[in-house]
Amino acid sequence: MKRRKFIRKAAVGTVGIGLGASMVSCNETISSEKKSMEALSEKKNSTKPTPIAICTWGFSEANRVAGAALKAGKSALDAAIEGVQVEEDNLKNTTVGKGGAPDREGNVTLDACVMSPNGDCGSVLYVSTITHVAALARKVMEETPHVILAGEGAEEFGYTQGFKREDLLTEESNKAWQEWLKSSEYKPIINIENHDTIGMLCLDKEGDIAGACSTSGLSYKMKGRVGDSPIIGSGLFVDNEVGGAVATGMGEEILKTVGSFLIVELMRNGMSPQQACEEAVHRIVKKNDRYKDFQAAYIAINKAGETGAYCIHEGFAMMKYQNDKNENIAVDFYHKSQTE
Ligand code: SD4
Repeated sequence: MKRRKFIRKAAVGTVGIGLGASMVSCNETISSEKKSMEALSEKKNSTKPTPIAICTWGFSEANRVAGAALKAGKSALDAAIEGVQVEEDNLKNTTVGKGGAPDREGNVTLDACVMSPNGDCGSVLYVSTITHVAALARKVMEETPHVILAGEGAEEFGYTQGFKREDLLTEESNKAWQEWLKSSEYKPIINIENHDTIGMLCLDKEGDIAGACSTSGLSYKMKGRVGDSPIIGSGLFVDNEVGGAVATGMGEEILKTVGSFLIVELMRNGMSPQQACEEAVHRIVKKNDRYKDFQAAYIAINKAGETGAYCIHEGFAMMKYQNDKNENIAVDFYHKSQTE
């Protein structure tokens, strides 16, 4: 018997035995998911949310710019990319865009991704000559048959799309790296410097959700290292029927739990954005007794315009723009006691 036929026959046999039981539980899951979706859409219709922009950390200007774009009627995707670009251009931000801290060998390499309301996404990794990597990720999404482009390929594609070639290592970042080289001690410090990725989620006037995430990754990382930020499902995930989530913090840990996808799926099954962010952080700390040494944080929004955020350690904040108000919201955290 040919291998494929054999596998199919064997599978039918096994399914036959367990079919009764699994059909029941499968139907139950579908109907509970359907109920959650109905509840969400009822909420959405009854509340009619005004445009909202949320982003990681205290990036108030970036969030204000995104909010203003939404207010002017721009789409969620346009607004999110305009917002993160503020930090990509900010030379003082050493974890996003130009001015980002380099890897151990002195190369600044940027990662970014975007996701649009129609479920499309684009991503670029290991980009060392272009500042606006979220916009470049959008071009990958819109102008190529692919989702991810990395390194030189992403850069060469970018030039064809009009992105200019730039040196991303600023004098200050170079100086800080030279200083770091004296000890060459690699130790990401919670909430300091190496944890300032910008992740942004926007809900526009049409009620559509899109997101963008942009970073230079961990300072003084190994050459070639890529974190969660450009990985769809880990650093960012949007399902326009449900909501969206973005992450910041220790990318290796966020990748292992596919945190942003997890949050959206938990919301699909009835959790609020806050509950879903808490559960995603719990998944990280449950499996990891080193959680006291690193930060991981999530923010999320659902179709009804409800938002949530949670992190492991104190010190993370979320910006929220709604109705002309741009607020810095301190975020609740898991590790309450240093003696735990
Ligand atoms: C990374 N998650 O590359 C990013 C780092 C980060 O704020 O969030 N910095 O792992």
